[in-house]
Amino acid sequence: MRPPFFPLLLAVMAMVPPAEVLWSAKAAEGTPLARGGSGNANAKSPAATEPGPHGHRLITVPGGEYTVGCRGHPTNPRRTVWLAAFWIADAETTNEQFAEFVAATGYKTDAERRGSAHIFRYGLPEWKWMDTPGACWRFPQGPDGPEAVKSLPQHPVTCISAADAEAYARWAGGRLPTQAEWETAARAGSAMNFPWGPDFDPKQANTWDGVTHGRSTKADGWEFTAPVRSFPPNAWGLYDVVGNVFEFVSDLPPGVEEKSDQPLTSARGGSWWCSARTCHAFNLLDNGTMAKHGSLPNQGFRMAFDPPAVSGGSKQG
Ligand SMILES: [Ca+2]
Repeated sequence: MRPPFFPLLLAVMAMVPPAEVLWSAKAAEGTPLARGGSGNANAKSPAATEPGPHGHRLITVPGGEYTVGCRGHPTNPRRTVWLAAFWIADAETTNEQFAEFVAATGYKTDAERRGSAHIFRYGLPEWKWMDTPGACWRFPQGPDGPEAVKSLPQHPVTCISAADAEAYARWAGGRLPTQAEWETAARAGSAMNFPWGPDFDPKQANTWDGVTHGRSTKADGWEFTAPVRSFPPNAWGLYDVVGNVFEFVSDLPPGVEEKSDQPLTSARGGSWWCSARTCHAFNLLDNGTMAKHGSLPNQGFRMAFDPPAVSGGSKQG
């Protein structure tokens, strides 16, 4: 039985210090947006990938009306949204890209300022992380693990908080996508639960191989994060919208209110850590909520950019 969504979050919040990591997600209990269909009326053809700032490859999403969510979903109800045109990165932001930001600014992440991040260890109960001194974006598996910049340069940056992701985005001249923007780009015109169809396919995304967190079989090739673009893209050319790392978005799910004593953030798409029993959010519908300054090894982000108001502007940075 999955834990209840917001009641659990509130109960946990009352017991933990502000810097503690919280995570709550709930799968859809209602009718999927569509099952077994062949796309929907949202289908549009965005422009080809273009070079953007700091190595980001950008996909143009045309402005217009889009349908997101599904009937009966507690935090992602089916609704029509209007979006202005925007650019979205084809891949999650990498350790190499984040290192460029840190080298240019001297930025210290939330985990570095605290001196620890919550990371995965075998043997932990489901849904549990271990607060580990020395863990941060540079050492996302802990200080005894690989150094991200040297060993994992093309893997998504992790153990960064949503606040850290926003700091990077401001420096890079962009922002995090909204819930609706993320889902529209991730759907790429599909009305189904996954970019490839109505049912989960473990060969299409980096998730946890198994129902629980017993030893990973690496059936999809990866125990933890995978280099970005390791799995097939969606119809618009976005990679890893499902699996690899949860991607922070800029707004909370519908119906989830900000807490003055505990800033919250939300993320989409599921991650390498997501097993069938843990989080279960590796799809196009579910949206989890966690502490805005929390740092986990399965949390990353994808950049969005606003087109210049006057055509002819350069995206090179
Ligand atoms: Ca995997």
